Amino acid sequence: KSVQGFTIFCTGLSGAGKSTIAGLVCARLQEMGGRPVTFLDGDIVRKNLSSELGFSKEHRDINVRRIGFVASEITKNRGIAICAPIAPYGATRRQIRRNIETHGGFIEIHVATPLTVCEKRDPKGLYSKARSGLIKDFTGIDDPYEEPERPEVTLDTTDMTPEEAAQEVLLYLERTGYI
Ligand code: GGZ
Repeated sequence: KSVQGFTIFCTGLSGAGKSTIAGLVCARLQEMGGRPVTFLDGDIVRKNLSSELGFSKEHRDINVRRIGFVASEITKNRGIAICAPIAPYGATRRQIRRNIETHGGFIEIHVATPLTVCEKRDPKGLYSKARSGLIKDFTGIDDPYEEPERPEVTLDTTDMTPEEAAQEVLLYLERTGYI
């Protein structure tokens, strides 16, 4: 019997650490070899797959469903997909989970770094722009983020290095027999 594919789906606020953690997990899985690993980073998807979309609820849902579709195809073919969009809406995340679980594993990682910490980091200055009204509908400021109810892993990166956070994801995958 050959191994099943799976999707690692990181969700959380801008600046929470999703891309950094997902990138490290991706590199470690690639080093282990054996199966193809595809990283669908939020930024990269926005540029290449969803360049016409903005940040309304409708557009975010279209964006996140596209990511979910690509991840489900990869999972179906027994690959590993790693996604890192904000994915603020619970119903949309649940739809994606339901679909992907018919083909393989779905591991939801809630990167639960609090807004105050994300805003203090503000790596791209976007929170500051959102606070001053230069950017509207910014997640956590004037747009919603619905917290996952039953994520497989929750990571608060306030007092944790990205390496430690990535290690927790890898340990989960080992414990549950995915790797
Ligand atoms: C949230 C925004 C917004 C608004 C631009 N709200 O930290 P970043 O910069 O690099 O990542 C964020 C990214 C969010 O895109 P996603 O595709 O992950 O979002 S969603 O899942 O909701 O479709 C942020 C930047 O785009 N950005 N405007 N208004 N983040």
